[in-house]
Amino acid sequence: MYLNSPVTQFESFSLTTEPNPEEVEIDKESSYELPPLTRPSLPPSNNGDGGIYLAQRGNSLALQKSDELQKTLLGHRHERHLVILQDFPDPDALSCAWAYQLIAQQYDIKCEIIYAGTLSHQENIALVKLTTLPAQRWTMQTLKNKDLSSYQGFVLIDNQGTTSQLLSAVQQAGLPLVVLVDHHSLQGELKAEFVDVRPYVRATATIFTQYLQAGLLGLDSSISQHVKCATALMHGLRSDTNRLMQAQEEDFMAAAYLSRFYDAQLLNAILQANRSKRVMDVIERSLKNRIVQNNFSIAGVGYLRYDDRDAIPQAADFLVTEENVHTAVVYGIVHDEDDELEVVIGSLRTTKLTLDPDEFIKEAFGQDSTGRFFGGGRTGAGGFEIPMGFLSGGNENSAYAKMKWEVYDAQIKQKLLKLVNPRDNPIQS
Ligand SMILES: [Mn+2]
Repeated sequence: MYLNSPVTQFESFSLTTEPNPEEVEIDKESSYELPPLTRPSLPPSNNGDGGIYLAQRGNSLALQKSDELQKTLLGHRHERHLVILQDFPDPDALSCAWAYQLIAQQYDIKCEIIYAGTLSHQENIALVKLTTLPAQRWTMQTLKNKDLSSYQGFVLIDNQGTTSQLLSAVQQAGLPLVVLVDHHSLQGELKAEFVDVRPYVRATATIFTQYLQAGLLGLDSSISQHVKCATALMHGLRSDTNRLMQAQEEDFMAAAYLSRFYDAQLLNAILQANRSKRVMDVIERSLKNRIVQNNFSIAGVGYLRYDDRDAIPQAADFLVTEENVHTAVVYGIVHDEDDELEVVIGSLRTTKLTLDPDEFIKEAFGQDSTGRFFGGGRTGAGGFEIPMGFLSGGNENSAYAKMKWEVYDAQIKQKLLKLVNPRDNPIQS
């Protein structure tokens, strides 16, 4: 199953930012003749030994891909592209899209970074606000007012379109997929002019940092936008590697390179972002409602607003810290007021090495009528999303809303407890 990490596709995160006042002016004439990427000796100033390091490690793939990407960009000069992120973009996706926008800008390619869902984790909101990261929310409504024919292509970063509602619209408009860069396993048949999918790399930010090191964009510490982008990449890399605890050599090397440019204080400010009261309330509900069986902690938290969706994984993060608990599952009904849609969203967190969240969730909840699993996972974390379809809405009647929640709550518990404690019948207990 397909996931963003560390926050999964099922549990990721609107914020529109002002146009960035610090957009770097590009000399359009000279950008046609960017020199070929020379290696291993790169400009001696900032990224001088980046190229050497890559060559030493024999990471020819990163170099080859950087070359290929440059050729692709040269072929698309003066175009406008849409960079599509997952509906609930995480720091890895946001930072890489920005790095891509800055790279593409050198070729007079204008990129708009868009997502259909929302930014819900306080750190993601802080990231976008504090760095003035140029991502925009495009709802299905926004899409209706847009003339997609003014774009010549689209780009997918840190996802392969399976987690974005926007994909079908751009495909229907006939836009070609120009660039695909991701670190999730290949999801299916997507034809892109440039593809760099490396499932063994822990963060897309690592891949983008390698592009920067290879000379696709010379970072300059005196340009505030570069410093902010490097900080965002550092945040993305850290968050996809569980604060570097799951990082591998390549990720550490990327972090080491970024350490020359990033702003530690700014990163700290992003990480210090406080939770909203409503998120705290959801965590409180999860504490009150949890049941613990066989070292599993399970909690239903009732209804939540769309914007607070991320409270669910945060509550799971918290419940798994209890003594004698190795796995926490938290779920609730997320209500989207705009579309009158409801969906059950759940998150799993585990510290048990032998528990595979992907298998666990697939086995617990199975598939829908089209054969699509309701969720999946990766190391340590998983998520699920169960659409409520016909049963959505009608919550003005509080007795009905309560009944509906109770049914879903019981059904989810039942399915989970079957795996947690196979002989236990939760209906009778
Ligand atoms: Mn990622």
